[in-house]
Amino acid sequence: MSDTIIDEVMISKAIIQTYHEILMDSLDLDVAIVGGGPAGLMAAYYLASLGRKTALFERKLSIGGGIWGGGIGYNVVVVQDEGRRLMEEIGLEVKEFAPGYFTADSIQFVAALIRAAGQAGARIFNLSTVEDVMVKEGRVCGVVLNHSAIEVAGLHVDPISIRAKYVIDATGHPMEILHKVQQKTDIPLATPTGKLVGERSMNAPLGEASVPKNTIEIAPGLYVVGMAANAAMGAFRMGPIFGGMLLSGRKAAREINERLG
Ligand code: 48H
Repeated sequence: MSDTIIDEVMISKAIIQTYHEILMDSLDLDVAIVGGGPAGLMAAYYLASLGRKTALFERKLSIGGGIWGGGIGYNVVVVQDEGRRLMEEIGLEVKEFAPGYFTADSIQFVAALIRAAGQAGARIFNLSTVEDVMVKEGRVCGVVLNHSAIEVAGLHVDPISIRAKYVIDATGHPMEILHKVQQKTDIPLATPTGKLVGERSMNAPLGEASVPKNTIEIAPGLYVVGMAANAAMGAFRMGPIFGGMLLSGRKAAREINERLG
């Protein structure tokens, strides 16, 4: 035991000051990612690795989105060969189940993604709900953030704003950010109809193949990744196979990095 006398207020100061320093330094970003599932976390890992100032905002207490429960709560995920390579890149143990099918522990998968993104320099904020976007001259240029506890309690408390050169909607099936843009702006979306089309039923091969293809700058300044990308375009769901989500996050990160110059 050290000789330091534990002081309760010093513990409070350590938390408040450290958090505020990180938050203050995150008010002007290269990229704001909304949603901490596989696609958002992979985008955060790649963007931070490429030296981009990146923050990820997740509504829930736990980061990881739909990874935790694998399929029907059995905590195993499946990937194909390309996904396996990305998993191994972040230090995850992957096992071959059958030719072309690989499995990993879903809990370790979440841990590996969070660690990779954090160590690369991405800031990860949990309990942070993005309730709106900031739009100027037809371009999405930031996110509007509230504390999730305020949202859950339904309190009338105003949010704060964070500027970002690019925003990524990684909110999964509900595509929350795209809905805000559709409801509140005149910006047409780069979908077949100019509007959100909506997700189609299960077709794993087509669904998986289309996730990276549907990962695009869907409105100026706004990328869509992961399940939200398929839902926006009217593409199929694919069930608990996660390679497409990882490839989607990496694709968006690489494209944004190029566009930032
Ligand atoms: C802050 C928010 C907000 C908000 C939502 O659902 P996710 O895991 O998303 P993806 O696209 O990375 O992965 C999809 C995958 O998990 C999945 O569902 C698959 C493969 N389904 C196939 C099938 O057939 O069903 O993560 C999204 C995250 C969640 O953690 C939300 O809490 C969070 O985004 N989120 N965070 N502000 N407004 N909206």
